[in-house]
Amino acid sequence: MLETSFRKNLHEKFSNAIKADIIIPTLNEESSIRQIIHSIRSHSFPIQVSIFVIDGGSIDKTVEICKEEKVQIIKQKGKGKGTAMREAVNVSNADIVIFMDGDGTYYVEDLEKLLEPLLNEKADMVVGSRLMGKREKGSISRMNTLGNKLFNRTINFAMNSRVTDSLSGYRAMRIETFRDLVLFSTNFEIEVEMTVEALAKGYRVLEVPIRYGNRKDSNTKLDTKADGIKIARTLLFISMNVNPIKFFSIITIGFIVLGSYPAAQVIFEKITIGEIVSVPSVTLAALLYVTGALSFVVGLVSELVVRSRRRLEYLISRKS
Ligand SMILES: Nc1nc2c(ncn2[C@@H]2O[C@H](COP(=O)(O)OP(=O)(O)OP(=O)(O)O)[C@@H](O)[C@H]2O)c(=O)[nH]1
Ligand SMILES: [Mg+2]
Repeated sequence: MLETSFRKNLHEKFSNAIKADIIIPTLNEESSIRQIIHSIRSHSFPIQVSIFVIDGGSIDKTVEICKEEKVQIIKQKGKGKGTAMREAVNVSNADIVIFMDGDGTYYVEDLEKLLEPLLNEKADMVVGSRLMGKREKGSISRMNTLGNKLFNRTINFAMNSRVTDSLSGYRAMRIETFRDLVLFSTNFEIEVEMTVEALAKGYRVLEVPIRYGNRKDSNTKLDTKADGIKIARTLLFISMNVNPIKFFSIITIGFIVLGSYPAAQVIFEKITIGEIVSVPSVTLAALLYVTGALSFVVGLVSELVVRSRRRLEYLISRKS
């Protein structure tokens, strides 16, 4: 339903102009924000593009610079990058939202690559992939690359997708698409949550290669360890929620594999000696197998809950 109405709107609007907001979350980005604004302004785009900065309480000159440059800027109410992005979309009245970090690491020149598939209706969410494109040396630390790959693999396994950069902060989508996603993230988990939610809802997520540069003179707000744990936790719960049977089956297989060793030992004794000597192995094998079976049952029950929820969501969306 959403698809059809958007298509209709899009065609109606083609003759007028499609409006896009480039939403830039900032927290102390005085060294790069002016250049980003100038760069956006010096480019021409196939649609009407406005800059929308949402600030998380910068104590440097970020806000001052944005006011000097006369770009729309609001102060976020809550805390964190994810909250900022959600707050910005709540007040935006654009047709398309583009998210771009304010640290100058993404290139405005790549923006058209993100817009093209969206405008041609080849995708619903276009993500700039830094791993498919060219990165400046040192722009992504080894630890962050490793974490990114781990998250991508988990997503791809759970969703049968081919995501290469689930942590990218450079994305474009229709505002309705964003509003249709159920997002709870307050910080940097928002990126993986957006990707998984979009895939789970059947939206076409397309990655395009983009360049990625080094930060200028500012500090990263991403705490690799603390934020990495938050992202992993978010991802774990979303995967469980999206595909419970697959998730719990893996745990079941893990327990069966673990239980095979003591079980094999017991069977071997029975065949060779004729009696079972290592009673603890029997207990251990039984415990591991029972836990595996329990995990499968939990997976089944969760699958039923998720399917019922989806049915309800479908019925509600059909009625509204
Ligand atoms: N509004 C708002 N913006 C934030 C907040 N935290 C970070 N940002 C901005 O979000 C963008 C991404 O933050 P970064 O620190 O660059 O995080 P990252 O790109 O994942 O990590 P790096 O690879 O180290 O740059 C930047 O423009 C930050 O200024 C916040 O709490 N509120
Ligand atoms: Mg950054």
